[in-house]
Amino acid sequence: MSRSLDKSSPIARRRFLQPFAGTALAPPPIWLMRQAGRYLPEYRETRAKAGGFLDLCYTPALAAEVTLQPIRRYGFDAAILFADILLVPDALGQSVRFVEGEGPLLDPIRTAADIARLSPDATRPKFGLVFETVQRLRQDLPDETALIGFCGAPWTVATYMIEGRGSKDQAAARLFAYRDPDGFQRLTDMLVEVSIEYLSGQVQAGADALQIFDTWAGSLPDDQFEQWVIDPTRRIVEAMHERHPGVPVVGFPRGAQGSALWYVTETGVDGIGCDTATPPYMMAEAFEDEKVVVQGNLDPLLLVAGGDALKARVEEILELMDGKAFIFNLGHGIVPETPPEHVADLVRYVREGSAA
Ligand code: 1CP
Repeated sequence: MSRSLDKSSPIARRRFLQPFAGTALAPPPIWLMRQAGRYLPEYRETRAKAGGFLDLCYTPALAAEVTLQPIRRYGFDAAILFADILLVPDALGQSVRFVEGEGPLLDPIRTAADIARLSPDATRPKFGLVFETVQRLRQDLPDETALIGFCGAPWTVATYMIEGRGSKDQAAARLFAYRDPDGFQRLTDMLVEVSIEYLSGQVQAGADALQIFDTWAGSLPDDQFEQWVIDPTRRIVEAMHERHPGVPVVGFPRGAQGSALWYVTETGVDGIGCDTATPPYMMAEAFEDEKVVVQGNLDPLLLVAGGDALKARVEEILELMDGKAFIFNLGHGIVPETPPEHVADLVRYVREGSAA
């Protein structure tokens, strides 16, 4: 992880980046997954103006606006590009709809012919709109705020492409991979190639760091985990390190549990996003030999509840991670029911430290 940084690097000005150079900060940098979103009234207002959710993602001025909203309110150390992991299948030509109250809906992939119809060469116009958002953001963000670009990991994106919607157990994708491993490999390879171009474009447009969201990494047994989570992620991370040395890549293999260390050593990620179920003592100890930045892992529902329990848990995490290369975050995304003032409390608790 520690690599020499050239003098023009933004690292000195952006605290979020410093743990990746091996510097443990007190207080740690903080940002929150889904920090832009429905819990903020100003987001709901901009989203209504945009029309649909995809219109919001593909309108650079509006996507940049909702990215900036939580930065204005809370002064997080990093902004995350406002987009969605399902823009990749959408840009590939698998039509994606977001239905109010239902989440995403896609025409499910059932056969090899459905995979063959996807078109990696056609992604550029839609990706170009996302890159334009990144460019605007790098101009409009405060200089000290890092900008995180992202994509979904091939496995997680494939689960939505095959199921056609969110699911509890990702059964359709898991069965597809068992019944037609060659077809699933072709889909995975396509997602690896397209994700590399997508992330690379985000870095060229101004992203300082990248995160790969593997929300459903926890649904696979070890052999499948190696093939569909580790291998594709390693290929993306290697390509990013080769093309963009010094740009850290954080992996978020949600639910990976005992396989998280394996994931870190095999994929070469610079940071590991820990989910809500990871015990803080593991965050503090399990990855120590890997020199990887640890990010996480407050329960998003504790942020809904707030109060003394929130403060006590924040103090516990800060204490256990004291002296480590650590970035404070949630263990999964903010939920819409979160009172915005609890987020302000959280930021204050983290910034004031356990002495608060
Ligand atoms: O109604 C609305 O306004 C849409 C809600 C919403 C938002 C705010 C969706 C639909 N996507 C997003 C933005 C988003 N999604 C961001 C950028 C904003 C930020 O973090 O501040 C990011 C990084 C994502 C990533 C994402 N989308 C993931 C991975 C992380 C995670 O939460 O596990 C996944 C799985 C998705 C798919 C998706 N998009 C939207 C929903 C409701 C879902 C989940 C579908 C499901 O399985 O139920």
